[in-house]
Amino acid sequence: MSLTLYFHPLSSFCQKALIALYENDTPFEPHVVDLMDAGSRGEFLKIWPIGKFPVLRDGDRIVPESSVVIEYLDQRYPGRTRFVPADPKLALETRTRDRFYDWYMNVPIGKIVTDRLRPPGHNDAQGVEDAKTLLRTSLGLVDQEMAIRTWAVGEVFTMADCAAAPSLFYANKVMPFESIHPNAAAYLKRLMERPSYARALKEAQPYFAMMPKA
Ligand SMILES: N[C@@H](CCC(=O)N[C@@H](CS)C(=O)NCC(=O)O)C(=O)O
Repeated sequence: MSLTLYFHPLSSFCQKALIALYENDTPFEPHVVDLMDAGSRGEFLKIWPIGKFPVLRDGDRIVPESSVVIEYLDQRYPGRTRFVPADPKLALETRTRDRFYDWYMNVPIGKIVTDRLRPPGHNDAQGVEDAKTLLRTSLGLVDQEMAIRTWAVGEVFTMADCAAAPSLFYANKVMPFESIHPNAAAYLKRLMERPSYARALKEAQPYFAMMPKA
């Protein structure tokens, strides 16, 4: 086995993939990509011209997209935590929740945060407002469903929880929700206490100062 993960410790989509690797202690070579550095960026673009991480390399095989990385690990390098349940109904629910956290939480969070990096006069105020509205709606939905669940699809930890952990962690940074959404807050606490995410967060710690402020 020779797995390499191209990633950045601060990136939510990369933390999602790291959680899956750490859940099963899957050996891999970490390759941190610095998109601000022309050399590091250029090298990464040769591997995946789309330029988005995480990307997993398994020998000659390139596996982009966080959800596909996790399903690939589940199929090729299964461990004690299985990320997509064998039960078809639960598998669909897992993929639905995974898509939900990616598209309706991670993507709007990315919009809010990256807008802060734009030069003065080039901000997208309407886009940021729309992203905040979507994030607010999503947090309300998470709070409702986590009233009766331990993990995203019930009692078993899945790929959907890998997606949920960084989404909720960063959502709480850009739009603190602990006082209004207690069930979502309790779920975030469980995720942060999970050793796989606690480790990803600890490794991201030295980079937190790079997060653009509001
Ligand atoms: N759908 C992709 C999204 C990946 C993504 O957007 N990653 C961000 C970091 S969180 C990225 O690579 N941003 C760099 C850029 O857009 O230039 C996935 O699930 O892996």
